Amino acid sequence: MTIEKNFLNKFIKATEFAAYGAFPFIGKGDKIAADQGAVDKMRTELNKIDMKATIVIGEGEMDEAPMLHIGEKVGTSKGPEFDIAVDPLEGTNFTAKGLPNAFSVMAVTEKGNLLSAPDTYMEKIIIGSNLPKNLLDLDNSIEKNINLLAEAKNKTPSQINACVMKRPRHKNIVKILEQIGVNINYITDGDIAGGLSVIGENPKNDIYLSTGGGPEGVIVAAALSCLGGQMQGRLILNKEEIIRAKKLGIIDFEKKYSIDEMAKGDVIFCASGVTTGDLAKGIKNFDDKFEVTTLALHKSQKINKIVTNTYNK
Ligand code: VTB
Repeated sequence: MTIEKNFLNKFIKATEFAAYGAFPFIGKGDKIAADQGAVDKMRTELNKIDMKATIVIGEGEMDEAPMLHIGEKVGTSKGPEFDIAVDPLEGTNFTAKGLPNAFSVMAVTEKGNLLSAPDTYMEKIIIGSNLPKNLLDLDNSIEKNINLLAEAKNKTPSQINACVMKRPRHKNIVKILEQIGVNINYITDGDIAGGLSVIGENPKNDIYLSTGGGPEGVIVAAALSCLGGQMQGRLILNKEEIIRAKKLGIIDFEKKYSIDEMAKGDVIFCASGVTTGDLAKGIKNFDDKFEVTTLALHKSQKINKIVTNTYNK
């Protein structure tokens, strides 16, 4: 089964309007207001679509209205059943500070095909396509993973570029990468874009390795299932988070998830720029119109395109 082609434009519109909803808050220092601006517009657009959809990755796990929360039903209740992962504003800090790489993002599958991950951390390693299957493993040492990757890419470790999110928790990863001479490209936030920086003809990075958000992990897996590439993700759960994970149906708390175990079957992925970044240009604002750019993927249709639309205000 696949998602009908005509749904792509409808989901694009939902991230486009969410991005526009965050736009007034760029550089205003209020990340909560920026997020809310995006959430409100995304929900309005999703509720116009003829579908029976459930938010399985959202902002919060209970009825935390006004956020788009896990379990929330969206759509008109007529039409196909979908699971949706949303991050209405990926890069709330970037938006609040007026920095690049803020976007509004969403991934859609048929019902039952997205991992419902709690809002906890996830350890992630991501590499590009055209590499031997199951090349790396979260349980290998960093050094072993880098050596395997370097060998497969016919490079030396010092020719490997690694993307790491700058956080004290990554001190050990950084120490080892430095010891073996790997070039590190740091990001301050935004590990969906960081994860996707290993994809493409001439990618900026050979590997993404960091612990970021679980929801962002599932969303990046959905994009990778369309684009190719390999990923392993493992949720990091403390006692209280294990209880939350159980409620979402997770039974193996140490599981290393592959892309297919996070996003199965057909996938639609849309990311619309708020501020200009690696995935899409930011909103352009005119007196009576705005222009918004989206990276749009639809796996079964082999669609991978950048869409720019203009709307009257
Ligand atoms: C992570 C990452 C996101 O926020 O969730 C991060 O996946 C928060 O991490 O892409 P900390 O708790 O260490 O600050 C983002 O960078 C942006 O939402």
